[in-house]
Amino acid sequence: MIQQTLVLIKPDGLKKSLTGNILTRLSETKLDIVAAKMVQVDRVLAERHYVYLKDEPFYEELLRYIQGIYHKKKVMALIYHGEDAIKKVRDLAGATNPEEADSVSIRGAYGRITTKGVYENVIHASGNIKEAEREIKLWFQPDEIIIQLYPTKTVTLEKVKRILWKVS
Ligand code: IDP
Ligand code: MG
Repeated sequence: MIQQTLVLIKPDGLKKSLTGNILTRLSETKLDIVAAKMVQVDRVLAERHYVYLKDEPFYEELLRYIQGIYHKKKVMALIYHGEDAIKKVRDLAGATNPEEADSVSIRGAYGRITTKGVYENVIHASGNIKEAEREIKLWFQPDEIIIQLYPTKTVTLEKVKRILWKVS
């Protein structure tokens, strides 16, 4: 089944200069990257991304982690597209707990558990089709993706401020 999945290289992955390694590992999947960007995550985006974990004891620390408060304040967001994309990326990512993840998986090789108890596992990968759709729509607008993944609508906005390049 052709699917799409959201991948985040989390702030610890960027801080540890793992971007190249992680993208190389993910290229083993032969999936297509159909969107990519750098994002500074604010608290609102962090809360929306991890909304299903809001009752967990580690939630506040998790919000700090994904915002990059302890590392670099940035995340690389990508969408991978192709046959069985969700499982292929999850398999390469490895288990949530980096101590339990297979040592050849991305999380097993590069993750750690902090003294505050957060699993810093360098990468996020959507867990299922519904999650992927919710997360992709949260992190990307349709015009940031080079193919059409979900139905869109066209609206005409007035008085919308945008920053454009100055023409010299
Ligand atoms: P997943 O990232 O493997 O899908 P989720 O349960 O969706 O796992 O959790 C999201 C993120 O929250 C994890 O990637 C990890 O960074 C953190 N996390 C999950 N469970 C725990 C826990 O029990 N202790 C500390 N951090 C956790
Ligand atoms: Mg998850």
